[in-house]
Amino acid sequence: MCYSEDPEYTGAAVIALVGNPNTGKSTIFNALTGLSQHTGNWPGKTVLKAQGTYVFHGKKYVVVDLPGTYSLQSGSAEEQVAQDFLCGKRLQATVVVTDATCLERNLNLVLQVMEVTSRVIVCVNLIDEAQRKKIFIDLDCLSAELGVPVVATAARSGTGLEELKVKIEEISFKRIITNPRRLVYDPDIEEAVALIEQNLPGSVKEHFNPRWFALRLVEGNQSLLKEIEKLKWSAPCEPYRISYSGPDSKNHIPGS
Ligand SMILES: Nc1nc2c(ncn2[C@@H]2O[C@H](COP(=O)(O)OP(=O)(O)OP(=O)(O)O)[C@@H](O)[C@H]2O)c(=O)[nH]1
Ligand SMILES: [Mg+2]
Repeated sequence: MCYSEDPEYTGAAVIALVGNPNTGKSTIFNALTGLSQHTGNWPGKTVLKAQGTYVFHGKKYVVVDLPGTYSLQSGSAEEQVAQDFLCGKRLQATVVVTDATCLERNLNLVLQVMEVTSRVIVCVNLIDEAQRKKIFIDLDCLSAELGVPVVATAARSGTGLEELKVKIEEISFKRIITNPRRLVYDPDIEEAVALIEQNLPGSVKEHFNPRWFALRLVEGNQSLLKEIEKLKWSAPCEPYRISYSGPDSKNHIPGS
């Protein structure tokens, strides 16, 4: 069934959980939704996306637990699932779940997700393990550097999950506006990206983050070229029904 036709999504805010393998995404998913997605201490347990719901302050949220992925540049099946979902759907918020005991390793994916959408929350999970190892993380500094909210959690014991729900609510209903740090590439790449961005058809800009789309075209992403062809033939008023439909262009914060 097409995402936009699923009755469960009607009127609900759609939230994705993405992150490196074994960072606690499914543990957070289970705590939020009350479901029991399989968790375990080995990488790559979640191979397909799982979906559940919760209600917070009277609003319904659909949460999608994505397989662990190191990047959004699709290589493995897990990366493809994560990339398709994040880049092709109108999500109200994306929570990047990171491992507090090896944070720097996780920041690559954080930066990649922030290229796709500005509606990002960084969840620094396993904070109990970090404390045990005497690792201190300056959450305010991290949030200021990244330009998005940062929440520390110990999902197994439920610590920080209320705050996470509050941040999800704030991002979903635009009570806080993020300003994600943007990666600046070499001048020749930036020039090419700007040129492509200017010349992207309106239909593409409507369904994708134009900068993200242009960057992928510079990389030579063939599947996105095909999406342009498909978009050319879709009637303007028809709901978009292809595998990629892109983050809501209205969600993109100019200059972010
Ligand atoms: N100590 C501690 N353990 C945690 C925490 N969160 C998750 N875990 C444990 O970490 C392991 C991995 O958790 P999962 O939720 O399965 O991780 P995942 O990110 O869904 O893993 P993949 O689906 O492989 O990407 C499990 O043994 C969890 O119980 C936490 O905050 N603290
Ligand atoms: Mg999982």
